[in-house]
Amino acid sequence: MYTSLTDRRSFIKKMAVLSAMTAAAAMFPGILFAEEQEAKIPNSENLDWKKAPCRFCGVGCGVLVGIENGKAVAVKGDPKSSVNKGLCCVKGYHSVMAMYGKDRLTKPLVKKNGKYVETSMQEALDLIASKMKETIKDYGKDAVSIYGSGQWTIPDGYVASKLFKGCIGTNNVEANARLCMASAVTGFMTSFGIDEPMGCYDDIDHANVFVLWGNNMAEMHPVLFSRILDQRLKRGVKVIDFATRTTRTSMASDKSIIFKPNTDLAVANAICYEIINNGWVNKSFVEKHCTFKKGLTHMGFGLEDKYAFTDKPELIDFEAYKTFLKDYTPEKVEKISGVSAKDIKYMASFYGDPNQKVMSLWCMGMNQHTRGTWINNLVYNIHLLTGKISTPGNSPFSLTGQPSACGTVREVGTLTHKLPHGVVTNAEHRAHAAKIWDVPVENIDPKPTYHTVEMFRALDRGEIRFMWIQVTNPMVTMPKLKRYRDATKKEGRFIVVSDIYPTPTTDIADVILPSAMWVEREGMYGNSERRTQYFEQMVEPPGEAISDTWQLVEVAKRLGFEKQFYYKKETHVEEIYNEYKKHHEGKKHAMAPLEVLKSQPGAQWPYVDGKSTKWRFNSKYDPACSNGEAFHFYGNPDGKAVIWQRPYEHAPEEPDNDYPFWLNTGRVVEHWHTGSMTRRIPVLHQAMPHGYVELNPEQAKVMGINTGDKVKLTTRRGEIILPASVNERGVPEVNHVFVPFFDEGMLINELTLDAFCPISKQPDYKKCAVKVEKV
Ligand SMILES: Nc1nc2c(c(=O)[nH]1)N[C@H]1C(S)=C(S)[C@@H](COP(=O)(O)OP(=O)(O)OC[C@H]3O[C@@H](n4cnc5c(=O)[nH]c(N)nc54)[C@H](O)[C@@H]3O)O[C@H]1N2
Ligand SMILES: Nc1nc2c(c(=O)[nH]1)N[C@H]1C(S)=C(S)[C@@H](COP(=O)(O)OP(=O)(O)OC[C@H]3O[C@@H](n4cnc5c(=O)[nH]c(N)nc54)[C@H](O)[C@@H]3O)O[C@H]1N2
Ligand code: SF4
Ligand SMILES: [Mo]
Repeated sequence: MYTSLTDRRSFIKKMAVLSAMTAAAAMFPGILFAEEQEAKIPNSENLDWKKAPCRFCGVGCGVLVGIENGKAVAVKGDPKSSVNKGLCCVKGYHSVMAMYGKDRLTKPLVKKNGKYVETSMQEALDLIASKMKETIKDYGKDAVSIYGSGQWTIPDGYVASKLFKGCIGTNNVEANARLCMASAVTGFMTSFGIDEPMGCYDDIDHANVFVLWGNNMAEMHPVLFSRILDQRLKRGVKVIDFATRTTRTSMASDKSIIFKPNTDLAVANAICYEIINNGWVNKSFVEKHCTFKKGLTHMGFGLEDKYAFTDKPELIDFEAYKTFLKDYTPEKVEKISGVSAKDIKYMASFYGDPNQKVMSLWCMGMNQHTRGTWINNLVYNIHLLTGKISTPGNSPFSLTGQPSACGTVREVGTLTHKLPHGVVTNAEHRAHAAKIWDVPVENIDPKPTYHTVEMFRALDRGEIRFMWIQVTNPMVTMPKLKRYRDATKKEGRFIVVSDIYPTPTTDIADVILPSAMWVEREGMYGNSERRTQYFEQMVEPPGEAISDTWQLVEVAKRLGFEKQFYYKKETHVEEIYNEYKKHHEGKKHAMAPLEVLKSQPGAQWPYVDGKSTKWRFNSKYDPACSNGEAFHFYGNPDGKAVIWQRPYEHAPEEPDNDYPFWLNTGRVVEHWHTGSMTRRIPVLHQAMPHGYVELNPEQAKVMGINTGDKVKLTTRRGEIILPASVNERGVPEVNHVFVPFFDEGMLINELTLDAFCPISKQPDYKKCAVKVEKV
C-alpha cells in the first residue's frame, strides 16, 4: 500500500541499529527520526531553523522549520520538546509542503452570476461587513454565525468569540471540535466540573499498562504511540487495544480485544463490577474524594430538529451504585459485547492491582458516540474507584485530535455555550468577559443558540442567513451531508469561506477569502496536555492571503467595533494574547506569559509562579489545591469527583435485514482529515491515493470481492461506489466495513447519520447500518 516504502524502508533499516525507539519506526513507516530527517536535507546547516508546534495533530510535537531564501524547506523534530523529543511522523515531516500546493488560493473570490470573480481584499472585506449588517438588520443578530475550528490559532478563535459574542451579541459561534471533542468536554464537566486532562504525556514514562479505549494511536497519534512502544522496549510495559476494528495499533499491542460497537459502555461497567466484587476499591480515596450520581436515561439521539435535552442529575449512594452494577457481571456483558468474561476480568485485573500504574487513552471511538459523555464518565469511574488518577502514570487521558482543539476551542471557548472563561449562562462569567472585552454586559446573550449540527439545520430552516466558515471543510465532514450542503445553497443564504485551497466547501461559498496558514502568520496552538505553544511568522503568505485573525479584525472594524478591535497589525498577536490571558487569571487556569512561550517549546497551564502544572488535583503538583488533602477536585463546589451510574444503551441505527453491515468511518496515517493539505503533498498522496472500503477478508472471499473491486455502499441517506480494500491496512469484523473520509471524490458523509450525544451534541460517525454490494 505504501508506494514510497522502499525509500523509507532503507532509512528505517539504517536506523534499526541506532535507536531504542526504532521498534516503532520499523512497524510504522510513519515515524522518522531527527537525525534521519537531517540526513535528507542538503546543506541543512545553512538553513535558518525556527521552532513551532506541528501544524497537524493534537499531539503537538515541537518542530524546527528550516527556512531558506524566504521559503520553508524542511522540518525536523525539536529535540528540546518534551512532547516528541526530536521525533516526528510523516505528516509533521512533510508539513511545510502543504503550503506550496500549485492551486493555493491567493486572491479573494466573489461569486457573481454563478461565477467567481477576483476582487481586492479590501473590497471583499467591505462586502462581508455590509452583508453582515444587512442580515442583522433584516433578520436579527442570531441570523449571523461563524463556524470555526480546532485548527484555528488561539488569536483566531479569540477574536471570533469577541466579535460575535461580545460585540454583535450572538452566541452563534461553533467550531468543528463539536464533531471531535465535545463528549470529552462534557465528560470532564460532569465528572470533575472542569475541563481538560489532569495528567500529561509524562504519564507515559511512569505507567506500566496502557489501555486504548477505541483509538488508533499508531496512525493518529504516532509520536505518542512510539513513546509508548519505546517504554515497552525499556521497561516491558503492556499495551491493550480495546477496539471495534483491528488496526495497526491492535497489531502492535500486546493484546487486542474486539467489542461490538457501543458496548464499551457495558464493558466499562463490568470492569467496575469486578473492581467492587473483588474488593479492589480504594476505599479511603472514594470516601474522601468522590460522590455518586445518576442521570436520565433513554435520552434519544437528536435526530429531530430543535431536539433539546437537559440531564437531571441525582445523588445516589455507593450501595445503589453497587446494585445497579449487578446487571453488568462479566458473564452477562460477554453476551452483550462479544468480549469474553475472561478478557473483561483480564482488563479489570490491571486496574484493580494496586501495584500497576494504568494509563487509559482514548479519542474518537469514545467521543463520536451517541452516549459519548457517558462512556467518558464510565472510564473515569474506573480510575476513581481505584484512586488511579492525578498521579504520575495513573491517568485517564482524553487525547485531542486537532492542533488547537484544546487551545482554541475549549480554552478560548468557541462553542455556543462558552466564554473564554466560563459559560454564557453564568452572570458573573458574562460580567468578567464583558469587562475585558470592553462591551456592555447586556451584549452577551445569556442563552446558548445552536450547536454545530443544529446550526446547519438552522441554516436550512432559514433562521441563520449568514455563515462564515474558517479553517474547516464542513462540506466533506458534516454527517448526513446532503441535507446540510443543500442548506448552504438555498436562496437568501450568504456563505463566506476562508481557506488555503479550493475544497467542496469553497465550492458553495459566496465569498472565498485566501488565508495565510501556520508559519505564514504568527499564532499559538494548545495541545492535548494543556500545553500552549507559540510560533512566529517565518515566511510570507502567497498573494493577498492574510491570517484568519486579521480577516476578522478588519471586518470587526468595518462593523463599527474599532474601540474593541484597536489592535495594530504589527503587534496584534501579542496584544490579543495578553488580553486573552486576562480571562484565565488565577491558579486554576493561568496561562504562561508570551515571553515564556517564545523562549521554550510551550508551557502547560495552569502556569503558576513561573511553573507549568503537570498533574492537576494532586496537591503535590497543583498549586490550586486548597482543601488540605492529598487530592482536591476543585472543579466541583464540594471538591469531589463524581462516579456516574450510566447504563449500556443501543446505538440509534443498527444493522438489520435491509442494511446488514455496520459502517465505521475514520482516518489513515498519511492524510489529514479531508486531504486538502496532505493530498497536495506528493509523497503522502502517492502512498494513499484514494478512498476505499475495507472489508473483512473471509467475508470478502465469500462475497467474491478482491482489493480494487468496485463496491456499492447504501444507507438510508445515500449511496456511493468505492474500491474495496482487503487485508491491506486494517481488518474489520464480519458484517462491518470501514471507510476513511479523506477523499473528497468519495464522500462517505453522504451516508453517515447525524445522531448525536444528547449531552455533548457530538455526532457519532462510527456507527450506522449499511448495505454492501459488489458492482
Ligand atoms: N494521520 C492523521 N492523524 C490524525 C488525524 C488525521 O486526520 N490524520 N486527525 C486528528 C483528529 S482531529 C482526531 S479527532 C484523531 C482521531 O483519532 P482516532 O480516534 O484514533 O481515529 P479514528 O479513525 O477517528 O477512530 C478510530 C477508532 O474508533 C474506534 N471505535 C469505533 N466504534 C467504537 C465504539 O463504539 N466505541 C469505542 N470506544 N471505539 C470505537 C475504533 O476501534 C478505532 O480504533 O486523530 C488525529 N490525528
Ligand atoms: N465520516 C467522518 N466524518 C468526520 C469524522 C470521522 O471520524 N468520520 N471526524 C470528525 C472530526 S473528529 C473532525 S476534527 C472533523 C475535521 O473536519 P474539518 O475541519 O472539516 O477537516 P479539515 O480537512 O481539517 O479542514 C480544514 C480546512 O482548513 C483549511 N486550512 C488549513 N489551514 C488553514 C488556515 O490557516 N486558514 C484557513 N482559513 N484554512 C486553512 C484546509 O485546507 C481545510 O480545508 O471531521 C469530522 N468528520
Ligand atoms: S504526531 Fe502529530 S504533532 Fe507529531 S509530527 Fe505527527 S502529526 Fe505532527
Ligand atoms: Mo477531530
